[in-house]
Amino acid sequence: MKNEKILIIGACGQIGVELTLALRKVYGSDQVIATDIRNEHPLLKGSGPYYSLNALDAVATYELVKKESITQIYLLAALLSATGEKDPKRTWDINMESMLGVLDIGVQEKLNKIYWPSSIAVFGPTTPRDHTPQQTIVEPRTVYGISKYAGELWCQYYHQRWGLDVRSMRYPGLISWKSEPGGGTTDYAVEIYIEALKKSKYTCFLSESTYLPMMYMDDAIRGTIELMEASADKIKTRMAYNISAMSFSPREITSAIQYHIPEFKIEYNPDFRQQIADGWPRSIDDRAARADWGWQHEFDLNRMTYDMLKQLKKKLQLA
Ligand code: VAH
Repeated sequence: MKNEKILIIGACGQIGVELTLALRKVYGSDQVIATDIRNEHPLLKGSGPYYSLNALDAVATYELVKKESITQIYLLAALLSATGEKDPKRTWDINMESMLGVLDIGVQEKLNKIYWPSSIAVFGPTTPRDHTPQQTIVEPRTVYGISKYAGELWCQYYHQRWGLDVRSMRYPGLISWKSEPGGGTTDYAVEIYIEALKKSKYTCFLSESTYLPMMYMDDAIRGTIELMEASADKIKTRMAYNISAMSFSPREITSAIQYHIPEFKIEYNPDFRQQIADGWPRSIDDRAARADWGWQHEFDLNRMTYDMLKQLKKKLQLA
């Protein structure tokens, strides 16, 4: 077992639950300390140590790092694109202050590595929207995207100034069945599966032709761990890596679901999230991640749809 002690901040979110369980399989349950401001997620109960921790409390975080002799931190706590637009200043504070506190602890305690997720939300309507390059025009229009790009720049600064090994990737929309989505613009791609199984109908808050980059959570978790385990000499950027698996629209995911549930019906009622989605890429160029540290996706829309419906039937006791 690798001799690391990992602290996960935001362990009860959509990514956090699955990343905590995956890291516990790799490093051992007691080597992965899960924390969140919320109560422990049911899927984490009994799987390893859990503490209540506010990501903004740098003193409590520092004390836990010292108490547990932490060597790596995964900071996942953040307010996402849709939620963030409801309270921009609070979103900026939570997303940035938590990150700066962790970066300072990383330097002060000479931590081995830090992971901090970015998002394709860093791109905006002036960015080339098809096969969006690793380096391009970056003018985010949501406070979430602004905070994620500013965070990337801080990560790069802490690496170049103090040698901190902080790594990041720009997640597309993530689709999972184990954990709930966290208030993002891509959450429709999770809700649609649940509603298809429960009611055979769904009202989508994006228009039918809204193409967005997406990824199954299994690929995202595996890619995150592979990035963190890559040797440092393979990491050629300390901004966040573009990473991608597929792009689809609500119309296409509907067809994929109807292959299994022919009676499934969808209606479209775009809301404020449509404007956010319209400012994001339709597809991502992730050649740098594939070349530098061997990123490869494994799930396409059909394979993901099969697995989502199979797993959700069991979870929702509809099997
Ligand atoms: C969101 N799920 O919708 C997140 C993600 C690319 C989207 O960052 O805000």
